[in-house]
Amino acid sequence: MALFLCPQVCSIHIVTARSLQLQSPFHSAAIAISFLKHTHRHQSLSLIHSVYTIMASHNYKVFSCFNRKFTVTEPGPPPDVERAFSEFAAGASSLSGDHILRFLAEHQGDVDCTAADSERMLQQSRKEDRESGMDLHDFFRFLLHDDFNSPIKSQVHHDMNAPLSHYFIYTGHNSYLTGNQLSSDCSDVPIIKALQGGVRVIELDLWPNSDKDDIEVVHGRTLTTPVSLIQCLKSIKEYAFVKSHYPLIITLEDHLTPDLQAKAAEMATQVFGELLYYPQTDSLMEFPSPESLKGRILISTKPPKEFLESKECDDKDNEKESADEVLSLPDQTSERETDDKSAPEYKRLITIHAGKPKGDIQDELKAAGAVRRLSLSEQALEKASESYGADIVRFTQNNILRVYPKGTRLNSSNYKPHIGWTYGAQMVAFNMQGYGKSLRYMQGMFRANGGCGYVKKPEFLIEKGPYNEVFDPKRTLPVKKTLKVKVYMGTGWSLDFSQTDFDTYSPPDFYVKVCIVGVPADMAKKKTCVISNNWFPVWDEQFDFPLTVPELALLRIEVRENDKSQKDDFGGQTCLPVSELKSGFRSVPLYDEKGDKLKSVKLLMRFQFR
Ligand SMILES: [Ca+2]
Ligand SMILES: [Ca+2]
Ligand SMILES: [Ca+2]
Repeated sequence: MALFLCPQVCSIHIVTARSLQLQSPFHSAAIAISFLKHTHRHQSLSLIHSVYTIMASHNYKVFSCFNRKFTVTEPGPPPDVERAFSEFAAGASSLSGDHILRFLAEHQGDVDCTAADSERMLQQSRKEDRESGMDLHDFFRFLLHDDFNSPIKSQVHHDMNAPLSHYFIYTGHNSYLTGNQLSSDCSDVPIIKALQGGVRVIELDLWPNSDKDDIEVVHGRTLTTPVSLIQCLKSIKEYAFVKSHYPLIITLEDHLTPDLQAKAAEMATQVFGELLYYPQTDSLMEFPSPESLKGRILISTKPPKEFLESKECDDKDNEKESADEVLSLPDQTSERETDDKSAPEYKRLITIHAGKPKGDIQDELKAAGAVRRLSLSEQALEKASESYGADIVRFTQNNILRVYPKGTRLNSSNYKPHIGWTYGAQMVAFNMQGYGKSLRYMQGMFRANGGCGYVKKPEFLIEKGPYNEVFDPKRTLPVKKTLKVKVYMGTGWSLDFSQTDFDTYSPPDFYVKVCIVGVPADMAKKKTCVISNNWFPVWDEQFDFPLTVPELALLRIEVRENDKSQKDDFGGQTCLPVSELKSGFRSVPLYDEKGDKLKSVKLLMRFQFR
């Protein structure tokens, strides 16, 4: 039996893998704890401890406290589901494989389903002892199954043969930081977590160690504690392709001397070996495709010489990424010798040449020739887009634009990613260790295309009109489609939460927020009514969202629990790319605040496009 104390919420769970059985002495203890949880925290912690110690000594078998013990009534199928059942069963009392196939094609829009698919779904959804088809309750259970009936496509289905510049790429900022930008630890753990989540661009800041003979990954001129470069490279190699086979890009912010650059090049070559891709030519006229780079690791940074040249300009730039202006420490790199001793081994490994704008940003955007990457802070992009929006979109058709959080986001917060995506920016770099709505939009966008970390940009961001005109995110366009979203009901909280997690003395009061995030004209916020005191809320409400740019729209869904005297409790969330939504009845799994999937909580919804 394990005992966990969680100080933030002052809640306690006792877990054993063995039994769900509740015995009456435990039940009394549970009630005692539930009472203590809501009395004064400091006194109650020690009391709760004692109660659990007594319980542990009696060896009660319990699982996640008492959450199976509530009196609950699960609702039956909503009227729309009953109607669809009658329609497709055509008078019969159950659905056959053929009926299901017709339902999938005509109601759900799953035109690619085969008879074998519908037969398999039938076998797995009906009760074991039933010979015949799927009855209404099997059908309802089948619709709630998010493996069979997920809201978005789960496979890679975009064309992966276009140049890298034609994709939005899942991009991390300062990927090695565990917490804030000033004093948190640097580690390979957040890098591993990001790779497991499908992130395809990892950023490392490279600095000399105090003896100037080795390389550390650290947020320069801050109090963050470093991690060695070699450890980061080894972990990247191990986890690079666990979630996606498409190329992994490492962006380096390099503050090294030429001899340490040579050392970094040697480390990368040794650790990655054959996985490391670099072009044979000095400068690419077009980036290769994700398909051609499957399983390869690419490096993107400023070529050494340009780094030195741009140093002076950088120091005037008050939006640079290092937090040096905050701590005002001396700039070590400016003491470096400036004659060109740049390490050729290092320069050779750079596939995506990077730079920050050196002078006039418009000249930088218009410069023709070899393809490259430009980095702008969120504020610099917003400012540039006021005057040079069309130039930015044209730039991102062939080149790569990276947007990074402004320097004042010391708590590792993020910004609204659409400011980058609507201008075609491929790398909208985010602090993946953070929280917040913006990060959920980012996670939502990259659920698209099978979660592989590359999402093909919509055609209008790639093509030019007959007069060289390009997409203008500031212009309001006519409505292209209307998305109809119906929220039927929710289930699973009674399994994933304890009885008192939402309200102490009564069942929860859930409602659902349904929002569109996208271009300004498409932004919308709706919510259902509150269903009071019910673990299985039924809302049965529909919302219409007229969309001018559905290709860039995200559907944000959040369940909250209504409270009169305090902030409403959080009950699960998800964010889904509208372009990937499947029509018909769908089971929508929800995630916790950090983006980890809740085990059982899901909504039954319907999506339609008109
Ligand atoms: Ca509550
Ligand atoms: Ca309540
Ligand atoms: Ca409440």
